Amino acid sequence: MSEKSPLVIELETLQQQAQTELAALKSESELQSWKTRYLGRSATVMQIFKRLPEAAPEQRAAIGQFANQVKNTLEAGFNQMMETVRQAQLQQSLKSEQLDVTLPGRVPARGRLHIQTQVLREVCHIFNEMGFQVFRTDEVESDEYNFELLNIPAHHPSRDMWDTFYTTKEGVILRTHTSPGQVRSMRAFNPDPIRVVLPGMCYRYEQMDASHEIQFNQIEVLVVGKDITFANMKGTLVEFAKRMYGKDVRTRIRPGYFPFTEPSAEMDVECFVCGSKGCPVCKGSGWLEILGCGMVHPIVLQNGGYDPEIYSGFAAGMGVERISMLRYHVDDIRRFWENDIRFLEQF
Ligand code: FA5
Repeated sequence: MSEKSPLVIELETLQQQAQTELAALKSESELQSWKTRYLGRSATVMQIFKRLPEAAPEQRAAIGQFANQVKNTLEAGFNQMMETVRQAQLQQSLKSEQLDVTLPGRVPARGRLHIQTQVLREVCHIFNEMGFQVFRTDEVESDEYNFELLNIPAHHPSRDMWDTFYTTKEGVILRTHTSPGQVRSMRAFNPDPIRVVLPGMCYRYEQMDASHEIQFNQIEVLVVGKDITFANMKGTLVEFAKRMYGKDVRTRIRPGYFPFTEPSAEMDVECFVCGSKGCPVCKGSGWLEILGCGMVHPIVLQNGGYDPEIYSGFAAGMGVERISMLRYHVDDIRRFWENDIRFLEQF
């Protein structure tokens, strides 16, 4: 370069000024604002490239190179200074934070089973003791098992009893109850007698309230054999309620309707909240429904491969959250799946 370009002089002055300022900085935030000022997008060194036409054509390449060199020098200076400031801060905090090795250690928080898993296991355990085994089936079900094979053909008005979550795949739904496990277990055990419980999550497109959720656990009970009677069913379910809630619990069985059982019934337990006087949880009735039940319909037995002339059976389906509500005096079913740790930690 024969004569120094004004752009070069500008860059030299800038570099000197920036380096003097940098050397005096003491904190990370000061360094960051320095970086914005001297290396940010609108900083002089960055703008120089746009201003190259101000210089004589033969000087432009050299000025560009020099601008790059200034930029790299400033960046390196910044990185080095940042490291120095961080080290100084670390030394400072090590000096001020003394470690007291005599303090007791902090106990790490321990996870636990969700209350519904605990109750689900307890119910299964009670039935295990009564001679039942656990049989699991899928939460994603076919319309055929959830409805058709349970004597609920398409367009039958009783489908209204189960508000269903459909999937985009034709004929595939989220199970609305554990009853599809009835035909699945019959087909698995055929021709042996059956005594199973089928636990798991069910889904319904429901209006949520104090006693209705859109996802909840059910446990299905199924017994198939020769000479199984309604009295066997009543005895089993009342015995279960006594083992679950204590021997003095009051229960009642009243007529009900399910397309897959005949006759059908529902079992209630007295409402814990109001002591059977009537409240929003029991909708003023004094009783809380915990399960539906009945003698397995001959068509369902047939669909499972059992001859209804020879075999009979009973089935029941109970809501596990309702059981927990009664047990632990929880007045709103929505608490269970809100994931509020303060609520869950109580169990
Ligand atoms: C059924 O789902 C039948 N599959 C039960 C059954 C099985 C009948 C075998 C006969 C033979 P229901 O829709 O009533 O029936 O539900 C059974 C239980 O699940 C209810 O008693 C209740 O405890 C629980 N339940 C039903 N809907 C909900 C909901 N939205 N939220 C929480 N629990 C529910």
